[in-house]
Amino acid sequence: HGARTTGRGLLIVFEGCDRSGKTTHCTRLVSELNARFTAQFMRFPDRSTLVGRMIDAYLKGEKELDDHAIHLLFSTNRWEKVDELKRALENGSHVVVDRYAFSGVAFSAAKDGMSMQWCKQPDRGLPRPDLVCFLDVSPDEAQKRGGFGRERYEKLEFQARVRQNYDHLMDDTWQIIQTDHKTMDQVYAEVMAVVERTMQSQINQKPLTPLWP
Ligand code: Z5A
Repeated sequence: HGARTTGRGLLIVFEGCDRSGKTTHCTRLVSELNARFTAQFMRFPDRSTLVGRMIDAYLKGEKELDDHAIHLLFSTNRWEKVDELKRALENGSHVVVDRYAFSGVAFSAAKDGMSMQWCKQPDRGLPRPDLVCFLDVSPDEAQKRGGFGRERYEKLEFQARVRQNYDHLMDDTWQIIQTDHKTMDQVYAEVMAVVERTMQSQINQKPLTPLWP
């Protein structure tokens, strides 16, 4: 009867290839959730930390790093935020995260000599999301959107390998939302529908579990 459900906040992650609209929809979701609950936004890489600044320099091509080393920095960047993330969830705030460990694996494992299995190890034990919204976009469509091609990984062939890797990471917490030929409002309506469904599942009454145990 309209009683507010208590329990921890939901951990909602957005994943997808370049230009799929993650940031746009995360930001809107956080502001709309905040009208009814408490919600906060996190993003990875978080370029504001010391580790994040190294990642930023790498992505901009200002710094070269071994593939394993950069992979571990991306993971460290999540672990340095894990207390803040857990605390928010335990205080009942929903947390909407723009990219997470799945990006870590999908991007690093798209490089020669980097296996999916090796790439998963450092992120094992992070909180497992309640929902992963995967925003899908075709390479053609992505190229038409703003800002494509500035950073290190923003190349068509590489993005195609990333997209394939994502297929291997999907499980029952993932919802794939196709964004080609849809307006941002149409995509957002689909995002909201899966978020509402996750809320109704009462999964936030259950404790968080570890990712890739
Ligand atoms: N990376 C990694 O290797 N390992 C890791 O562990 C992590 C990340 C966490 C930087 O990520 C890079 O780091 C990234 C993965 C790697 N490399 N790549 N590619 P980032 O998250 O900091 O930055 P980003 O990946 O460059 O953001 P993005 O993916 O490019 O953008 P987005 O957030 O998905 O999209 P957007 O900014 O919301 O929208 C892009 C544009 O498209 C914008 O102009 C929108 O107005 C437009 N748009 C969005 N939706 C639509 C629709 N439906 N129609 C028309 N136009 C649209």
